[in-house]
Amino acid sequence: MTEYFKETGKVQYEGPKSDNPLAFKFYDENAVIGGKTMKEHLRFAVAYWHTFQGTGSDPFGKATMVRPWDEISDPMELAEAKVEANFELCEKLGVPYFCFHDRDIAPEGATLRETNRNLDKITGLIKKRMKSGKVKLLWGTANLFSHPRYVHGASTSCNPEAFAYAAAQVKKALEVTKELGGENYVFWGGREGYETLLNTDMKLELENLARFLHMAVDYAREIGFDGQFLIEPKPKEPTKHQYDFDVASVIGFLKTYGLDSCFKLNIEANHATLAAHTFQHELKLAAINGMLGSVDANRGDLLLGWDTDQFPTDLYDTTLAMYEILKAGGFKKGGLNFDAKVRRASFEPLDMFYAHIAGMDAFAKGLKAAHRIIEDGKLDSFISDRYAGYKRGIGKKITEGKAGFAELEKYAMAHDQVANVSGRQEMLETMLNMYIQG
Ligand code: XLS
Ligand code: NI
Ligand code: NI
Repeated sequence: MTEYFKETGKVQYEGPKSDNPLAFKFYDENAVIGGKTMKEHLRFAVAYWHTFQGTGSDPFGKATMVRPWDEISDPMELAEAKVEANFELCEKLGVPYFCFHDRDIAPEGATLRETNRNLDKITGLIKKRMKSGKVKLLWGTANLFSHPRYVHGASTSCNPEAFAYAAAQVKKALEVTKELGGENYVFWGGREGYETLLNTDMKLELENLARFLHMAVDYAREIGFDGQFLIEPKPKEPTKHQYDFDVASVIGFLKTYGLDSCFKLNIEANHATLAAHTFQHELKLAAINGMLGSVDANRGDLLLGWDTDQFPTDLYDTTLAMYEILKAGGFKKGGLNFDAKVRRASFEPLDMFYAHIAGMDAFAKGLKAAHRIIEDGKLDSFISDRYAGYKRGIGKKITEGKAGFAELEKYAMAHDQVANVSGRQEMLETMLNMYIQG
């Protein structure tokens, strides 16, 4: 078997004092935190598309990535090489999962039949490599946005031929995901949105999107796929307005069309910031609605208005994300998928390792800090004290639905000097710093 990443062996945990950039400083997969190992808590996944399909090209320049499979020109041979490289990378990093789009793992053929044959062949190869049980499939999805047939969208296209093709593609992607034991299936909106309302029947497009998702749920039941369905919100890019704008709009959409019991959300850090929310906000909103499913763990750049998909290294973000995830009871079927790409200038294969190690260590550190916050309980009691008024007197009547405007007016007349206490934001931010420093 070819070894693709010869510069690297199995990445080891060396602890915070290590200065070896090819070792973990915080991610110790067997370390137990709150009754679970780090590996069980974090459930990391490698994103096939960025890692094995990313070329480093941008609108201003060509591919820059230097990869050990660059010499291979036959598309199927190349696809097979990438499968091997994926398992080598995951195993060397100790990453227990990977995620893919159908077209990441196998190339399109001249016809849909040929494309499906390519996919079957590579699926067989992946299945063989999965036998050892070290690396599993966190989720599968279908690429319904790259090919020109999806220029107007897939299930929200004005063209029913595109709708039908997309349905055929998702049907097959579901079968492949099931075949590989995928624990989730993701719908990210691709080109499901619009550029201008001057040419768009928004009502029909939203209804068709819902019809499409119902068909997917029905088909999954038919074939006995018991993975979790996830929707990944994103406000813009590639379209000007994506229908799955953010957590709030997706929950509203799912409820309107009777899909809320079948879906949870896959929250991506950079999509949250593009929607002018924090990552923590989106996680919290999903969690309090019982809809937190999985996470695309990346990072944006607050000075840039697009999806930069950087590896997550900001400890405030990872701490607050892990805080919300732990508070929600931790991942069940979901995990932390590195939907992230190395920068265009980080073009050497070694950078793929540095990047994943950086993200894994940042989340391990975040997990530890978040666990400390919860164990310590000070933040929780601060919040519960802050709302204590709703546990007694007039506050209790409000939350129990026992007071209306007339009674509240009477109360306010008798207590018209409203007394407040400080929100203590700066004090709490210092506490957070201390938890992160450990
Ligand atoms: C794009 C999305 C995409 C999904 C999978 O912005 O993040 O990569 O995660 O289709
Ligand atoms: Ni994503
Ligand atoms: Ni994204």
